[in-house]
Amino acid sequence: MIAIEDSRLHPIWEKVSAGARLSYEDGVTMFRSSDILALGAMANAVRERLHGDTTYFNVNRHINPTDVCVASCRLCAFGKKAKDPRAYTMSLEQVWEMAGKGYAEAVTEFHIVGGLHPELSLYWFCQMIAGLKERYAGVHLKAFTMVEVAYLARRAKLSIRETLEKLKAAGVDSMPGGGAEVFSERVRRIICDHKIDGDEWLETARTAHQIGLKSNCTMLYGHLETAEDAADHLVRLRAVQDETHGFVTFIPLAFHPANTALSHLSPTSGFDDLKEIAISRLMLDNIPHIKAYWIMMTPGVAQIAQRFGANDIDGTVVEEKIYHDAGAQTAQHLRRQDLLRLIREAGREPVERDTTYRPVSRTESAFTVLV
Ligand code: V47
Repeated sequence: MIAIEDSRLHPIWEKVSAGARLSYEDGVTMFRSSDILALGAMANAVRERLHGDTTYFNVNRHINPTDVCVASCRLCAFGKKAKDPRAYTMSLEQVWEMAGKGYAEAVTEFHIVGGLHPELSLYWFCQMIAGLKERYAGVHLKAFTMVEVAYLARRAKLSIRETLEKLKAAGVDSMPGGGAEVFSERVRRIICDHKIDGDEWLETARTAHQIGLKSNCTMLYGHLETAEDAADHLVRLRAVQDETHGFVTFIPLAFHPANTALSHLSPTSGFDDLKEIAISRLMLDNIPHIKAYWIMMTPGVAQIAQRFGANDIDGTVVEEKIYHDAGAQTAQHLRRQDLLRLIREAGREPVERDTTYRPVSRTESAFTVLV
């Protein structure tokens, strides 16, 4: 039994209890509801059914080879024009060297994304990936959003499939979930009108899954989207997942307005963040994992999210740039022991995973050396 104040949620709870699929309309109802405790309790029931008390985390490092970007998305504070004196582009050697700094021995994943650079070719990125694989053979390379792949394909005059095949052959192991934003064309025209549209994002993901590259998926919320837009986004992700089973984790991403062309918008509240986590757990019945990305929602809210539907908290990260350029006040990395503490404080059982959710075992002595 759970306490439900908003009577519109009763039929939804009946479906959730029976393990039945929620509809688009159910999604809209939930996004319109303020009964956060009922949404959280329903999502927590699903989360515990799927994952018990486990909360996953990993020891990862973000690498952003360049912030030069031909798109000028209003949502983004990271991308810069090539002429901008603040813009940077690493050389291949710099990428390979920075990958090994700091946490290198402990890291199991490099999360690699960057701007749409007008001069770096598909060949350059394949070299970058091959060079990382050669130097860090045991590290999983989660690289390139669907948006970057579509841009590289266009510049190389190759199909999406051929481009993905080349990246995979170079050593890409899987793909992150960024760049999906929200699929509504109305909203995309305002927040990211230079990006591929929602159908292209989904088609690129479908193709990646077909050639054996798993990926994550995301939704950017807290800007101009309506309840209908948000429900539609989740239903469209779910439909692709029914076909491919290639999405591993969904990450709701809170819009950070500082230093963007949408800086007049208010940042999301903890209430919004927890609601997104809960509704995504309830709607995405075929996506195994829901991640509360601590960088984006703060470690404190990410902890509470572990009782509102999330079963993952992301990783150590090391040098996050995209959210920090957009005013995030969180740390740029956490140590492994901080993640263990955060998860245990939330009454959950921490399990270090690799990118494919296999448990990683470390001896305590190795761990003390590594952090
Ligand atoms: O694609 C950009 C978003 C994404 C802003 O796959 C912004 O495991 C908020 O995708 N405010 C990058 N969001 C982050 C991302 C991600 C993060 C953690 C884990 C994984 C994963 C993926 O951040 C971008 C865009 O959707 N973004 N600018 C901004 N101002």
